[in-house]
Amino acid sequence: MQNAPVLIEANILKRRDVASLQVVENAFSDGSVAEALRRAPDIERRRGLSKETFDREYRHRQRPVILEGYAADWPAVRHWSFEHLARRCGATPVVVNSYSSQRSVQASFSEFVDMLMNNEGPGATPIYLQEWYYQASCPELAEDMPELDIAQYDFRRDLYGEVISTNHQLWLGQRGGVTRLHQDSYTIDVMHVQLVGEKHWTVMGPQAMLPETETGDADLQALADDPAAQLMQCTLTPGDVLYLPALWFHRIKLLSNSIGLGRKCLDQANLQTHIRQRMAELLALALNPEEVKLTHPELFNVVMMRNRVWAKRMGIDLSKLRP
Ligand SMILES: O=C(O)CCC(=O)C(=O)O
Repeated sequence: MQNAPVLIEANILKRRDVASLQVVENAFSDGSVAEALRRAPDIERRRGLSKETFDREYRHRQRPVILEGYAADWPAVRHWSFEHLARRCGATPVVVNSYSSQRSVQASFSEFVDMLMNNEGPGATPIYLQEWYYQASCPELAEDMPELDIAQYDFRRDLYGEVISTNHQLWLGQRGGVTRLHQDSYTIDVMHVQLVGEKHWTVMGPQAMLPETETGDADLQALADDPAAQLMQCTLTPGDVLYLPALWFHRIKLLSNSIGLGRKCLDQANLQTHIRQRMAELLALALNPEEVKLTHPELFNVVMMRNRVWAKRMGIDLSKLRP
């Protein structure tokens, strides 16, 4: 039997191989996309927005917005610094630079802060503690970051329970640190609270597309010229809350040493897509025949059949998963 051809993602922004990641990252330094981004409009900033107005004008219309100073009175915004957190969580183990296979290291939180404070000099690559699920190892920090009323629409509470819907992440990094352009998985909204320092966000709408030219290069001009890409930008300062609707691409660059709280919200309007994506992932695992044969030797045929029926009921196209 012939193997089915491997499907190559047409949109380079969505590819996850090292070469494509580099092409996309380079596009932010120079060339037509970098130029278009310099001229890109700012995300709207609104002060004193009520929950009702936020829902009506932004969430239900899937428009990004910054709720300026919405978290300004949080203890985390008023009192936190890297040293403050090192005093409270110094012994906690963390994985620094976890987004880079070559640079990731295990350290205590105090060691991380020492590394960050002493990482200087021309060739120094900025240090970043990305996506730290602090609730598992330093849960007392949560009391400094009260729940946001505007984020209570998170449907994951109903689906998966309280623990998941309050499982937020801290992003702590050094000036110059970057989180590459990406979309969050499972059609989940971003609600990011800036606690310390400043960071610059570049965002693109869900339709943003970086195609290949006929010669197989990235067609950066096509992305730069396409109004559907909805290029926008903003700088978050302490107390700001950024709402970014599901599937918007985002890239972050730290303008100073910075601490931010990343929290996610599932809008009930995206429930079906969310469930489909989660199931597709499960199915991709389940339909990896080699692995399923090893892990479920007696149940192999039953598992295959159940997953095929399930996929059909949910409208999941298995041909996109694996040959
Ligand atoms: O702040 C960062 O570096 C990345 C944050 C992010 O991607 C998010 O909150 O979804």
